[in-house]
Amino acid sequence: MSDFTQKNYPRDGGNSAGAGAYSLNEILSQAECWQRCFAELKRSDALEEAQACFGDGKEWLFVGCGSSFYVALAAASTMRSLTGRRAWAVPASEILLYPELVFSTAPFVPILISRSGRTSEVLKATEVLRERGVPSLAVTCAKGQALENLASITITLPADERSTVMTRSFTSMLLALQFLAGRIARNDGYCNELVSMPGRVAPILAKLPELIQDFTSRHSFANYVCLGHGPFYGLACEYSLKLTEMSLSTAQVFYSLEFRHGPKSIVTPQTLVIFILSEQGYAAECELLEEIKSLGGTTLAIANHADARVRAASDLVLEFQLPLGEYARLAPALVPGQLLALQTGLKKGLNPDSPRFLSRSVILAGDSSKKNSAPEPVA
Ligand code: F1P
Repeated sequence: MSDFTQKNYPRDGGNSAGAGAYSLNEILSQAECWQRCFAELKRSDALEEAQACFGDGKEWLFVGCGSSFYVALAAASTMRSLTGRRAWAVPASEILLYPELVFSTAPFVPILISRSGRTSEVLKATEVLRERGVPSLAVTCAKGQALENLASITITLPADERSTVMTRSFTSMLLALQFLAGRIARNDGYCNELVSMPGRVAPILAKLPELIQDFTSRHSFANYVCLGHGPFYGLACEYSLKLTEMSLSTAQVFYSLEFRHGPKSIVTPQTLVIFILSEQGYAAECELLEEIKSLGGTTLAIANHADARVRAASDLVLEFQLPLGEYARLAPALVPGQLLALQTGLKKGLNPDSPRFLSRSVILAGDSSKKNSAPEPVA
């Protein structure tokens, strides 16, 4: 099994580096990438424009596909928690197929999230909003793509990737939307916490690859269950998608306590049950962790602070111990899931950078957006 420490991979993920090199490089570059994104948010006027144009919005609709839909879930939770305003998330396809179930009768602010800015369903959803005369905000990591031409305001982040799978683009777009929510809530304390997070967490992130490599090398799992509540549910969805995309594993996601209502029947020692422990639901989630351990499941707990009960009921505990509030710790809490998926894929002899059947963005037949978009970076 190859050694995953940073020194073994050129920082640019050079073509010669082999399977998973892009993803590893992009995962390990996140703390720096987040700092670059915060600098860009300060430098560009897009955030100010968005705040000026949409700051009084009473209802917020977050939209994306794949990983970007899971960014939408976590961002909507943050907006709701910080501003107390209605905020919800849908996949772009739901706007196309069941608009009556999505659109509110009250005025709302749509936020379109897309790393590539080219995903057909997101573009079509933006066109539907334009036809309805609804101005929109887009968040992307690719300049000059079709989405930028369709949305009213676009925030473009320096977090693009060569890997097909989204890692730093996910966390960076989430952080940008959380920062926007903090601004709209006029919560400078929260915004300062977010901006301070990369520097605080970098030393902790650097230790994760070895810990997760050691765990992955000692275990092989038949299936995975990813659990989270509140803002962590969107992260649990992304854990599941990363394990599916990067290691072609069977992974399911549930609101943690929902796992009791039937799905726990699948638990065996070959089932890895991953708990992204929240602060607000810690006690209840801890009881479930102990129950799943008693059923013979293998358990992984991700927490800011883990007590003796969690340690006793977990096969691996990953702690961040950050002096930050729950909503300022979402981005780093995703990194263990990214690394677990990467190393599980490599252990299976796969190339997690380019999962089979997948492309960097889903362009549907008949989608003419390709013509008026800048060329895409090649993975
Ligand atoms: C979203 C997405 C990715 C997925 C795959 C295909 O793209 O669904 O989440 O991993 O790469 O595209 P985007 O709209 O965010 O570019």
